[in-house]
Amino acid sequence: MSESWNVSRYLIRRLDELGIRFLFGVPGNHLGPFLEILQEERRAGRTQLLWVGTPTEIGTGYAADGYARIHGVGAAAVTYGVGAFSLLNPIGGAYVEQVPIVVLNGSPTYEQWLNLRSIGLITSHMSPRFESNLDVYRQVTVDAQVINNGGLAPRQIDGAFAACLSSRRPIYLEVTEDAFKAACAPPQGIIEATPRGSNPGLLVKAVEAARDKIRASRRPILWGGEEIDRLRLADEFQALIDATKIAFCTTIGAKSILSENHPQFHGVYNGKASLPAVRRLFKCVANLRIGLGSWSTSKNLGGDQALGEDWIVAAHEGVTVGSRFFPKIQLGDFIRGLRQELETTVHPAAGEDYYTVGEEADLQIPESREAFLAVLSEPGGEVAAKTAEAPATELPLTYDSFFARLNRFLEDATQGSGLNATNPYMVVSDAAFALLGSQSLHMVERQSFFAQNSWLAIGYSVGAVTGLKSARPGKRPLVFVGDGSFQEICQELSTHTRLRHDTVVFVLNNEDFYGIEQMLVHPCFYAGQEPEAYYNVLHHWNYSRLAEVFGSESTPMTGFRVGSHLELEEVLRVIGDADHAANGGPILVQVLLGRMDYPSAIDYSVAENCRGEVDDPCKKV
Ligand SMILES: Cc1ncc(C[n+]2csc(CCOP(=O)(O)OP(=O)(O)O)c2C)c(N)n1
Repeated sequence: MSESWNVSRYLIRRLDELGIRFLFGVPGNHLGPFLEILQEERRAGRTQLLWVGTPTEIGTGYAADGYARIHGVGAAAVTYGVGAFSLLNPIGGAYVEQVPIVVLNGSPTYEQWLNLRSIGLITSHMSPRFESNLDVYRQVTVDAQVINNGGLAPRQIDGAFAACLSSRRPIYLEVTEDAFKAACAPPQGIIEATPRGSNPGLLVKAVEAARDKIRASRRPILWGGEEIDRLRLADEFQALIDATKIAFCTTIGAKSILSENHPQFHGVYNGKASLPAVRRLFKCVANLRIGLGSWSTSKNLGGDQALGEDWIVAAHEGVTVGSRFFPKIQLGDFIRGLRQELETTVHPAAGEDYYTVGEEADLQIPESREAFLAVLSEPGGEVAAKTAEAPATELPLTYDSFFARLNRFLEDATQGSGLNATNPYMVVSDAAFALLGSQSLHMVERQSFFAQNSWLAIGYSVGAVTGLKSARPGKRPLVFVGDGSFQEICQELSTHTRLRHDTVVFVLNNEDFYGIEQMLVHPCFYAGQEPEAYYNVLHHWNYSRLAEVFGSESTPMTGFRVGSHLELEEVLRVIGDADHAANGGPILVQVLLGRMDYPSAIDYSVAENCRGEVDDPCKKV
């Protein structure tokens, strides 16, 4: 048996070689032969790949995505048509966010395809459109193959896997039910990434242009972005900062690419949605902004732009220096080139005091690094710091006071200091107010904050955390998700419970309301000037009671409902108590918030649209 290879064994071996331990999916008869062979392989001790069935394909996709964000690559398996089309949204997100996933789609037998072609006979899940699944997946993958011939399968599989690793995006393998058992040649060699290189001449020119601009500026600031994480360039990024002492912010999508204890860290820059001091430092004190791997998405720029002579941006395999563009430049090459150019000369920024400059210019910049850090550690900004001073009271929770308290909870759990600090938790944030509220949580460890910040499918967090926790079992996930987002994905609590994960899901229940949608379309509701839009009102759920639905005696799950700081204190005490029975499984916390409440990060929208305030961040005070 060990010498007889078939397509399924081949696939399993290739997944094993990538160190993938979890295959998330929803079965269907077309996938059956593959899952049978997977079981045989496990029984024979030839693979450790574990099938994790999820209630929904959306959950499958997000779990594979979460797993890949930590492990480097993930895998998902579904059945033709009905399953594959449901999986499309998460894979679309993974394509956009550069997360490599192997998608396996079990399709009808080759004979059934011949019947369709000859007499138009469609069987379960087939569409009269011959290549419907293949066509849609071509839009969201870097390679899409139909495998119906064992003789050709090894080359198709190896080529697709190489594309997945090289382009760091999803691939699609549609395998006919009969081909799963078809004999094939054994695997040859190991599949490796073959990344594209830079254009050497343009690389030199881009680095020189950037170097000259940086040298001419007295106070540059770096803006670390998503690609630093996706291309695993955190060490290179930190080496550049350590060599030049240039201050840095990150995008919200790249939050925690480096420890936020790094001495040069100056917060998450998110345009108008930044903490005011961060925005003033980034836009007004700094006079040159350098985006490295940063995506110029609306959620990263909160109403601002990343263009102009005072910007350098390296992303999507190209570099823009002011109005000059240099294509075909790999981010890693550019960062290394910059470091070489800048470390040989003492950079002006090394001796520059951003705080003094800010103060002299009356820009309300905290007067010292210490004071700046104090501001950074208050998620709701300066205002929330005041409202959260005495949390153990009957005061109702607000977005700002909730996140300020959670920030302290995280800080209390931190061990060690500086770049060596560790924390037992990781954070997973969903879109909308949850993301804005959590953007300034102080994350001391690298890669400890996760969000699907560009594609922004609501519900992502609750599905993705399954994969994140599977990839990093030693950390306890804290998930922040709005009530509307949660309603998209609540079944996936079932997978948390089944796997006995200790995930804590905070459902931010602003009276069953799509708050951010209201804010984007009719913000003046929040100034009491107009009614809520009917389509933003959700049906009410007893969220905390879902623990009874998904938990059981052997797989416990606990639900809480908190409306005041006093109640939140009690729940945080339970979460922090390792001996408490509730920590033997997932916890759901229904956090009661007011419908009119919102994180102060987005107050700029109400200020500009409803209070008639003019945005002028560099105004002297
Ligand atoms: C899958 C998906 N469907 C629809 C949307 C559009 N959308 C963006 S935010 C949002 C509302 C989120 O509501 P909720 O989770 O209650 O959070 P809140 O806005 O109240 O913070 C919707 C419907 C989306 N981003 N993703």
